[in-house]
Amino acid sequence: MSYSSTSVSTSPIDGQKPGTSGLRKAVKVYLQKNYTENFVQSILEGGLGSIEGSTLVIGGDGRYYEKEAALLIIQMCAANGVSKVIVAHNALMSTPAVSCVIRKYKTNGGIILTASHNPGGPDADFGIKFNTENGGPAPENVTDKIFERTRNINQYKICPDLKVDLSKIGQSVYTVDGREFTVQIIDSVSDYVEYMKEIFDFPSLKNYLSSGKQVLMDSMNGVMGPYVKRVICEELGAPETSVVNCTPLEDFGGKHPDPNLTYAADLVAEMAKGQHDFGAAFDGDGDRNMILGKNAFFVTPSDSLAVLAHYLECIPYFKKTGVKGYARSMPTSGAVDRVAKTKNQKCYEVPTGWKFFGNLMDAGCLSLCGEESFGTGSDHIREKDGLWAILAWLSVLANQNCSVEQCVKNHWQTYGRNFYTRYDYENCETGQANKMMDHLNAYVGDESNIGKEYSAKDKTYKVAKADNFSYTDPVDNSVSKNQGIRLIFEDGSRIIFRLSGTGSSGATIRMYVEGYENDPAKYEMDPQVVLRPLIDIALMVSKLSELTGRDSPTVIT
Ligand code: G16
Repeated sequence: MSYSSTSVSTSPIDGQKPGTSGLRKAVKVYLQKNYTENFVQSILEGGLGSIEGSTLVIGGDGRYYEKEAALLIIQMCAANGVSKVIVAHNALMSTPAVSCVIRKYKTNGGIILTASHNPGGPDADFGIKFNTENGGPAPENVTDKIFERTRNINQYKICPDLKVDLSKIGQSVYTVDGREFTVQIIDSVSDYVEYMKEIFDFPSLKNYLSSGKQVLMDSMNGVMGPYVKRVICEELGAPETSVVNCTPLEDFGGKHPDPNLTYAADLVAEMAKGQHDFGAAFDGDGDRNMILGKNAFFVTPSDSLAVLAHYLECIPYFKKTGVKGYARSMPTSGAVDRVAKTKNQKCYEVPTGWKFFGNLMDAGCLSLCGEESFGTGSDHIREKDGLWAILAWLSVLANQNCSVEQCVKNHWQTYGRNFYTRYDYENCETGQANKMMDHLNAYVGDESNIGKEYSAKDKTYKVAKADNFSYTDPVDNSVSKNQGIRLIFEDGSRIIFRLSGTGSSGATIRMYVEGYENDPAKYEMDPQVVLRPLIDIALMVSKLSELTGRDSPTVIT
């Protein structure tokens, strides 16, 4: 079939600067005239070295407006001279699977339609993210180029008559403006599952699960349902009752698809009954994970990373590749640093955002990395990977033949415990949140604060360092400034403040608090009790309540 494209006049729309991971806005914003078209045209022009002859992957988390956006992107790719698009069946593909497919088929990148852990539906959020040919989120120099295009755009190209049926797997070749344009619709799950089977020892995981272990996985009505069913039930033989909320829904069934103790409360309650040995939840697009043990024993993402770092070589992939190093985002606790030190490995500290790990992986500097925001992954792809993390944990448990709780407690016995908590203050008034950050910036800019002592309860902490974190990428020397306020005390305890980069409206303040203990008598204490003095100091120094009017956080992890 032959088609022709047309150019449509448009003008720049304010506020299309990608955040921590893509452009996340309310669906209503995306539905404004030319909003999606402008951003997609800017991705094609700013994200790809050369559009002509390129191949792109398209997939998303199934949220409201995702399918329409996928069809629109196909029409725009056709008009702009892209040679081929590889599209997920029904446009449904998890973020890690898109990364896997970009790498497997050596494409020029991909467009992921997701607002990740943000709620979905007509009154909630949508998002578009561009990943580059290494399979990872576009780095800042690329997102800057995309943003620049959004500020100068005056037309977009589209082939409006090209209608593709996303429900039919297979390949179709069209002629658009005399050029060939191929649309290949692929199974959403197969490539990813095949890869997992190369990375992990599936027969041994199957044995482990068949030895009476009960697992419970919550896909939160996001994209992960089909992956979890295929891997956990079909491949590893767990009963169907082991997986819940497995049908991807446009509004996630009204859930907030963020796997933490607050938003995955149903899973926590079920695990608390003590009938399951292992529990896990995923976010909307499947890159985040939460790990729970029997009786809802919670593994902090920072501890999860450290435990996996300790046992990494029990996973066949790492037996083959060797362990090349570790990394964590700056606010993530230093538990993994202790493992790195013992194992004589390098541990990198990067700003928040998975995109910062990509260069290190491409340069062969790191095998395993993670973030406190429930992200764990390795250099097998260039996105964090929820199901990979679950399979990695099951591999460790099978290898050690112990419970989740025992495994974490053994870890504390070996390394001491990095107590950790994060307070989220969601939907703050932007002006007030900025005022608080200005206040903190002034604080860290004032050298006389170094050496100051703060006391709360029976503890006293002395400020050793105070700054706004700045990162120089060791591979390309690019510099990323203002990545979070840090107060580091003489005993290594830390208080960190930053504004979320993934919200779609208002401001979310994140306050991270970390303190280390190596007295075994304290290992089992409640982090909220152990960290109380530091939390009080953080609230006092930041003037959070005074400047924002907020007395308590909306989420505590
Ligand atoms: C995204 C990034 C993560 C990052 C997180 C931080 O997560 O992919 O690498 O840690 O944002 O979020 P915030 O800026 O809100 O603290 P996701 O799962 O939303 O893609």
